[in-house]
Amino acid sequence: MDRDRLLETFKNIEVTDKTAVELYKEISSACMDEIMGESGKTPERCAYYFSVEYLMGRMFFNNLLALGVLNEAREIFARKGFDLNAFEDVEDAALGNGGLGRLAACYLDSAANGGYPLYGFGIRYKYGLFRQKIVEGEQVEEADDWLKTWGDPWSVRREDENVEVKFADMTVTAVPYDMPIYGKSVNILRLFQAEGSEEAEKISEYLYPADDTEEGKILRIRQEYFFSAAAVGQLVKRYVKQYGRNFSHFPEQHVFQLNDTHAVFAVAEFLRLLTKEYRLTLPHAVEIAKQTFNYTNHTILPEALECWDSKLVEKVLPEIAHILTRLHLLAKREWNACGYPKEETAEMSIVRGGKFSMANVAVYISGRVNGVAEIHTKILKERLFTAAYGHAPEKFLNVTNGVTQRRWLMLCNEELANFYDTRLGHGWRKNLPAIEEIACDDGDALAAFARIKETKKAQLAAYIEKREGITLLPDAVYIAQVKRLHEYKRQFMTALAILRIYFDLKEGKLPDFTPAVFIFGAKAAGSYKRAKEIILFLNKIAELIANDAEVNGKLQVVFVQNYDVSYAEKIVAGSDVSLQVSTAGFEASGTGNMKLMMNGAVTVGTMDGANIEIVEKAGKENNYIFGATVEEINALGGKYDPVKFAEEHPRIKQVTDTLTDGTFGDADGKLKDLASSLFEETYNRADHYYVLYDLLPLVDALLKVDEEYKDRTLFVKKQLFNATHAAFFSSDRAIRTYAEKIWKI
Ligand code: 26Q
Repeated sequence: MDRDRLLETFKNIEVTDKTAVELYKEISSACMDEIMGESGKTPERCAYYFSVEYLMGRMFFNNLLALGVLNEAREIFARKGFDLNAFEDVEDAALGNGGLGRLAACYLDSAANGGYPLYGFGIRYKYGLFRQKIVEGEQVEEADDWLKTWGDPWSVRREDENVEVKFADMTVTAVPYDMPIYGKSVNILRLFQAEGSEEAEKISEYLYPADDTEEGKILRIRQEYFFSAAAVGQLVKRYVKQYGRNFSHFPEQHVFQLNDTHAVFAVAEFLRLLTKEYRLTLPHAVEIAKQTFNYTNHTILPEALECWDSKLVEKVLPEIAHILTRLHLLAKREWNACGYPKEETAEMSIVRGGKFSMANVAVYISGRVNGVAEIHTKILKERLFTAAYGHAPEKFLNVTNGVTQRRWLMLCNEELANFYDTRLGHGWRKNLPAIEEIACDDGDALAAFARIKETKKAQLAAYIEKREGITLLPDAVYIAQVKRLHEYKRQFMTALAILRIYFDLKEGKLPDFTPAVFIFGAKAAGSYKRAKEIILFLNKIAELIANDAEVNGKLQVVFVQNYDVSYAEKIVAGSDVSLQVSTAGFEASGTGNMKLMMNGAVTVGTMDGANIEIVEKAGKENNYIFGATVEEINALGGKYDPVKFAEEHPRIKQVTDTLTDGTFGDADGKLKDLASSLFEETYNRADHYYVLYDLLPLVDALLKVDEEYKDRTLFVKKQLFNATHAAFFSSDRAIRTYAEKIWKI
């Protein structure tokens, strides 16, 4: 890469009479020329990441930072009278909905920066995750036409590499769009776009189309097969060109990583190709597959474990259904030959109750199966895949998630990055653990860090003012809960805790309360009714408090609209406190917790997911752990009765009563449904996620934060300790682990 040449090109770009969009395309394309000039031949052995989601966010600033020209570019264009911040209006590439998709993006970034050959495969959705507006407290979804205004200058259409993907009723062309990922090596994210008939093009139209109808389910199956088959087809074809039909070298050159089960059809397609096109026996093809595939699990929620009706798969993909059925029988024979008990083979079965268990396919075929935090991996071994673990313990390992410090520190918190530069030199930029050298009791460092936090809070406040038209309370502690909206993440519990604090304030029980601002950001899946009700409830509370002169100088709730990667960059840098309050055992890892920690937020959290490892690194004394542990929840068994529990705790009953007593009007029974979720057996038990059980401990933790925040030196020390002990949560570490322990690249 010729930096000087690129800067020269920037200097020669004429600014006058050009729109921001034109300039965006011109500058981006100059960068792309440099980047593409670097992308060389693919190495002998590569890892391939299969994911239905990639939450890349904005590529512009990230790529300029990677090219080492961000600051100069800002200056060059500023001198011409153009502020690069205009590109903060560029649409995010939101081809994903949460942690799993953002993890994929962080991993691509870290692999390129570490010089590991990791190539991503996925779908180029025409519309990304919906854009969210809040109207009268409720979520309204709009199509995310992300390509419309700014286009996609960071991808190259590669028609020369088109692949045909065959379904029972049609053939679809998979057109690759290659997005280079720039670092020590230049890797590629290849997203396939479906082209052909109108029906064919629907395949890459929407991310997670509603699957409550048969038609919706078929579309999902098509999507998953579409990109998996395109990727596998391409790689196998390229291999055969070089080696012919001797597949014994295939696993030496390829290692496949399945990002959850959404690409498990890649296994079936691989077996189909090897047996049908290249005439290997199934056992032989399975042997090759076993040396090639690996699987990362990201959730233990039963409703998120994919099972496809075998009849449905047969209808759309008869050969794939046939192969999966043969695989099922082959696995069964193998297990029977080993003399495994019936209950265990039933648990591990590929076909179960007329459905294909995609997780069981993945576990059976994968050389390595990993969870994404210590506690999660333990649960995989002991609860989810008990039998498989019992028979092949060596298959299972943990790789705790990580996030890229390039986006989540250097880009979003330049001030903190400069702080490290000043005190440590630039070495930490290539070696994050160096930030542990900062002395957290040094008065100068603490004062400097405190100023940075104030700056980032002011920037966040200004941004929220601009986007939401809401002025944040001055001199307040900023407490953020930003993540997908889900019952297990318990935004609902935080809402009830805020109401509890509201009543305490009204009753004069908290005379010394420091002003607190709660910032929520979350999207609810379109079909997830209860999640939408929780958004409504949060907004009702925000309104109640804002309109109450007795408390609105002390307490504030803001639900920001359209929370996305770019919004996250502002919120993680500008928050004091990170809320990570999932029911113990349910959050596989969490990665927002890491981003906030890296920027010096303290965690108010349960002993769940990566929170456990966070407090292990940053100290329990520097964070606020509360609530039931997995063991305590298990020990409760059937003994927990939320109705009785609320009766026994008037401080709980007072807040839950607001859901039904008209405090917030009727809201069409939506809040009543939330009350039902607590007190009636709407899933298999009342209060499935122990919201009431952990509510008062959460209130206590929040009040403790509020109290300790008053001693600013002490609090800032805790924050700095968290920031400087976040290196373990870098995706550079995670990728190194994958590369060494799984991929051998
Ligand atoms: C499954 C079946 C049918 C329809 C949809 C799905 C589905 C879709 C998306 C299931 C799961 C997802 C996404 C899961 C996800 O984002 N999981 C998060 O992954 C992060 C990265 O490992 C973890 O940090 C989070 O704890 C986990 O929730």
